[in-house]
Amino acid sequence: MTITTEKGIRKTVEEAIDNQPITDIHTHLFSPNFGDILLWDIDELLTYHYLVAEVMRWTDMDAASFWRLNKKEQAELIWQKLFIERTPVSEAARGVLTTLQEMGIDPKTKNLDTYRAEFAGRTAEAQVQAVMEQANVSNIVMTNDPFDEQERAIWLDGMKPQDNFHAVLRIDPLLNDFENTKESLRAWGYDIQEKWNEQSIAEVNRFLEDWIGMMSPLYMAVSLPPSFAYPEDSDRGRIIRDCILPVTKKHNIPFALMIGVKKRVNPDLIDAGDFVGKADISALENLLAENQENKFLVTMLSRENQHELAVLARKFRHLMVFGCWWFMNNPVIVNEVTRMRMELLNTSFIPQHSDARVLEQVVYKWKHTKTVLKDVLTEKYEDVRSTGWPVTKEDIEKDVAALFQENFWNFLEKDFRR
Ligand code: FIX
Ligand code: ZN
Repeated sequence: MTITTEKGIRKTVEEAIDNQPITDIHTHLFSPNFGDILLWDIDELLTYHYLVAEVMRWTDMDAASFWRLNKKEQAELIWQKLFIERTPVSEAARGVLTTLQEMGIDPKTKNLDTYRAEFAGRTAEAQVQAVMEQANVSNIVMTNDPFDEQERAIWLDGMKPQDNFHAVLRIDPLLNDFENTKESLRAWGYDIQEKWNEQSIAEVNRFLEDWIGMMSPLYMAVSLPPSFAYPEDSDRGRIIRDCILPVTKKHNIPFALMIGVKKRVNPDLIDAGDFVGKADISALENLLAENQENKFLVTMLSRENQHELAVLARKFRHLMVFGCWWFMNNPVIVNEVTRMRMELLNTSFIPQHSDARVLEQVVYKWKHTKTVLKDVLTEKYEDVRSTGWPVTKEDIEKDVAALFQENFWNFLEKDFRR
């Protein structure tokens, strides 16, 4: 059915976006059967590291004193400073209110205990189902770290995620701290030599194969500093060349690079202490040019890297650009970057992931993103319609399906959706 007015375009775009199930391709959530490492409820929402960074600007309490508070006390301080004493206009603060609103909890009381009462008595399994239904997220992709003792034990016990949760093998310690990580690998029975030789390569690959066998990961992922270079005569350069690229190619899984995070510039803030820097994208250009049979999922943290990343994707179809990551996930930037990506890549990219660390963040992060995407897509389809080109409801629905999940599963060339 061809749409004949701009009003018709907006209505069709809004319905297509609201009705489209989403695969959330990068989160820090866990299948509820993994236990307490899945974070959820109002106190976890309020103590999200984004809000920790923001509250530290309104208190003279030092970080060590803050971390000595218990979770509820931390949440109460954040509530008082960012919600009661001033208006919660920041994206992360507004997100808490959107979450309450979408969950049918009236924010007007401004009373934290009334919100806590709403979450009390719920189970993780029921909350997962409620949140996924509310956000229309049908599949959640996790971040799974074999170097995290708590999570490692869960996998070694033979635990597998429930159907609509999918694993990702995260390898930051292997690539960014091999000097220390090789000691762990040796302790786990991998005979890593002091020299980087055939034996060391084989043992790192055996480690990767063991975890691929346990996790069946959709992709292998790492976050990288702005200084990331490739090729590079370093542990990271050699492990990427000799291990990550051949193993991901063998298993036909993408190598996901999240580039531009400067870790712990303020270590006292822990997860809230990470910063951003513009990266030299030639590292990615070299990886893509030299490895045209590999697949690369890439997101970059600096706004200044976004244009060149989108142009690079025009050169190499084995690069799939995804998300507005972390400090990029603010409406003003999501709007600008999504427009630019559509103008350069048509719909051949993945516009967003939630990066949720707390379950209920899926609700607000997708609600906020959808609001922006409705504006952007309405404008883009109206631009096309105004040329006289017939735009139909089916066209828009097909494109929205691509953006919200088909591009991801087609890029994987496998479909584990349930
Ligand atoms: O490396 C990552 O996966 C980052 O997303 C996280 O480390 C970061 O703390 C985060 O959650 C940002 O949204
Ligand atoms: Zn993340």
